[in-house]
Amino acid sequence: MDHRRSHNPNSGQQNRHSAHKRRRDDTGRRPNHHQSQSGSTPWQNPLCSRGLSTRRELYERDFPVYKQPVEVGCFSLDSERRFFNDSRQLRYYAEPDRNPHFDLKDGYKDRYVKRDENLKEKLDHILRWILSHCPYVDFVTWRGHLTKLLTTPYEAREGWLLAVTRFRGTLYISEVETEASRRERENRTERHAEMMYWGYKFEQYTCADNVHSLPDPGGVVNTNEGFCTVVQTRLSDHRLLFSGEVDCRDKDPKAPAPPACYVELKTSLEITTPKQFKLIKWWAQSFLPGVPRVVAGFRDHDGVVVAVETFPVSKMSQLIKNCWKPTVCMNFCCDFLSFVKQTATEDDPGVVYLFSFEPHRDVTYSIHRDSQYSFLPHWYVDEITRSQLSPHMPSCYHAFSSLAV
Ligand code: 0WD
Ligand code: CA
Repeated sequence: MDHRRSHNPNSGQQNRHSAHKRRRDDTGRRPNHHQSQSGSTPWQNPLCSRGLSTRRELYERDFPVYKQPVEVGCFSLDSERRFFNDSRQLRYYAEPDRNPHFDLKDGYKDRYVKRDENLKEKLDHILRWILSHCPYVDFVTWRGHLTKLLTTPYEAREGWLLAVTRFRGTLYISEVETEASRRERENRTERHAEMMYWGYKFEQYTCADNVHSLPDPGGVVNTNEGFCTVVQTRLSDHRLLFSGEVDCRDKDPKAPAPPACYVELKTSLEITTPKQFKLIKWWAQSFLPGVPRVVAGFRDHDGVVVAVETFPVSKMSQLIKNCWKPTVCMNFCCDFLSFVKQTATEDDPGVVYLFSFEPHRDVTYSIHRDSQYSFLPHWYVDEITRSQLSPHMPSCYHAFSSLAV
């Protein structure tokens, strides 16, 4: 697996550009001036023009230390989006023919239950998991949010907004939908909506509910259902805990332990290799939790899968040579997390530091107190606060207290 470590863990420090201290980059591109305030306490001069550069050249240095991700738990979401602290929704990969002719359109009209996209769950499922496991880490987030960070230096189309709250020393990162993305979602064409279904339908053709059963293409596709792995790892000096949805696992009982037995499923129109940016996304999404292979279903314009191919994640960066570099992705993410640590200093569940990126711009931020951006739910804040105060609940007390060295 390609979880490379720097030969000398300190070697990156010497040639490390402090990308976020640069006020203006060499091409003269202006950082966004996007430091606004909301809430009751006005901030005086909040580091006015400081941003984090997204220029690729700044991140071309040694690969940072990225520890082998360890699965520390998992959870499942059922057909009604109810949380279960177990793997009941984990499915098993059933290898299809190389040229299967799966019809991905089948069932769109009559056997499709779609998750309510207007319901923003934020970090709620992960927080629920944390309450029963009490890890101590620097950052808590979804894997998908980290994927967006990894691909940022190569992103030319879509911006992002990430809300960050520091609470009891841990930094929580939760995405906020951008205006552009909300507009796109609300104005989706019928064709686009159907094509989103195709990815889930491919999963149904290739996943079985049990080790000994077969996929059931006649069943209902319900996108409320999901199995999520929770992994812990370290990127340079940032201890991370994140969760990501896993499509299925190798059904061989002798397969390696999670996450090495997990399989990511994708569909793509381009035959043999997907387009460059799609490939970066595939790589980033699976590299982060240590998922070693992606199975791609190549489809035609009519939603029929004409070929299936397996891509080892460790070989993906060589598929389209010299176009993108994993080290740029990882160093950018690492510097972003340092930028967040330095910026989000006030430890308060009601305070949100909102980090903002638009293509070809620096990352900037604004600060919001008790605003619509606050995302840590009361049940979580109350429970953590209570468990740290009560001598009768020692587990979270120890986990969230002085271990933050
Ligand atoms: O409410 C929201 N806006 C978000 C919800 C934002 C980010 C995540 N989530 C939740 C969803 O509840 C989902 O259960 O995260 C879970 C997935 O998290 P992730 O693994 O961190 O996300 P990502 O890597 O972006 O997506 C993995 C898979 C996707 O597979 P593909 O092959 O398309 O990358 O999770 C699914 C999707 O199958 N997925 C979702 N399913 C339901 N609702 C969502 C979503 N909003 N986002 C991704
Ligand atoms: Ca998938």
